Amino acid sequence: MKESYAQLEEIYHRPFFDLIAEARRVHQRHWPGREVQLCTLLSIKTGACSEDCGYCSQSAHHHTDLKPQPLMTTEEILPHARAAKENGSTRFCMGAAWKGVRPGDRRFASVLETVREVSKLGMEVCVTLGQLGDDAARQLKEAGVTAYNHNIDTSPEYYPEIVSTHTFQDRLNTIGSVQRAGMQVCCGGILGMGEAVKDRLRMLEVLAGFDPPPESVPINCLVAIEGTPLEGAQPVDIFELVRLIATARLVLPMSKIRLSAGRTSLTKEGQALCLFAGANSIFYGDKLLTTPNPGENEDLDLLETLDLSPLAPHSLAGVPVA
Ligand code: SAM
Ligand code: DTB
Ligand code: SF4
Repeated sequence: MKESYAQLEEIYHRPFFDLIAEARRVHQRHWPGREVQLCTLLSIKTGACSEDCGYCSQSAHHHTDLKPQPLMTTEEILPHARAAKENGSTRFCMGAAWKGVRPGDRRFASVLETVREVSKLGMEVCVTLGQLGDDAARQLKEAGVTAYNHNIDTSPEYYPEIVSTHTFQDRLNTIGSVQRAGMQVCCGGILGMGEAVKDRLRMLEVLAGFDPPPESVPINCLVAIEGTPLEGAQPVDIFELVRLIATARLVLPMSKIRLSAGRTSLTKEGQALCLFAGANSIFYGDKLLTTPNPGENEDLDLLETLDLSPLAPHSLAGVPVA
């Protein structure tokens, strides 16, 4: 759906209960079950990134405690993927702290090999490797990638405040290559970087304008990392997060909305509101890429308490009803 900015503002500022009730109604129409997709992340190349994204623990421009790690081999990665599957994840997402990839690079060849092996396990395979062109995107698709994660992170206007080593347009160009290669697009952003509500809504406006709309939309709350320019950022207000998720559900009814980074700072009740208002996926496992995530038992308990269940592999419940 292509909403104008004015429509997004109108939706976001509705009386809170009207907003979440409407988001719930739309959610149930397109996602009639009670399933939540569990996705497991693995950082396959950590730190020493040339980019200066102000939120990121992995940028070489910041002075964080993170220890850089070279690209993991396929043999090192596979046990993590198998464990993710055994624990109930239906999507395995591998992240590399790279500016981007070049088709001829031997490290990229190694990632392609890893993708071929992981895709045999029968989970959705997602990768996030930075910037891509058409050739690299096509190779990833051929190797078996389901979805490529590349977030726009905030509004076009605020983006230069957060990153100076690449542009918002660079992000859109990569997303164009992903779409042309026929991979699904996983694209969302971060709340809590000092942006205004207007920036969050502009971000949703851009996402809702994608054709086709993104298959999944991760909504991250900033995990403020010591040594980054955003180390002192204030936590996101839970009701602002719920409003944004509800608005996202209304303008992106067929996208999976992933309640992503920052859940260790949310209460169970806060997360329940997010799931009520339209979130239908979480990252599962006690580590995101470099930062902590709630424990698996804690998450399964929460789902059970809310009478929700993990999405089963290849379930039709993972596909939205038109
Ligand atoms: N290098 C690739 C890229 O920039 O797309 C992939 C990895 S990057 C870590 C993936 C996404 O994680 C970012 O776009 C951002 O949305 C999210 N992220 C990274 N650090 C974060 C943090 N400290 N808090 C919340 N989200 C974060
Ligand atoms: C996304 O939007 N969030 C995930 C996934 N895509 C790759 C990553 C969150 C990272 C949080 C910070 C960290 O653990 O380093
Ligand atoms: Fe590098 Fe990605 Fe972190 Fe930016 S978000 S510093 S590109 S790993």
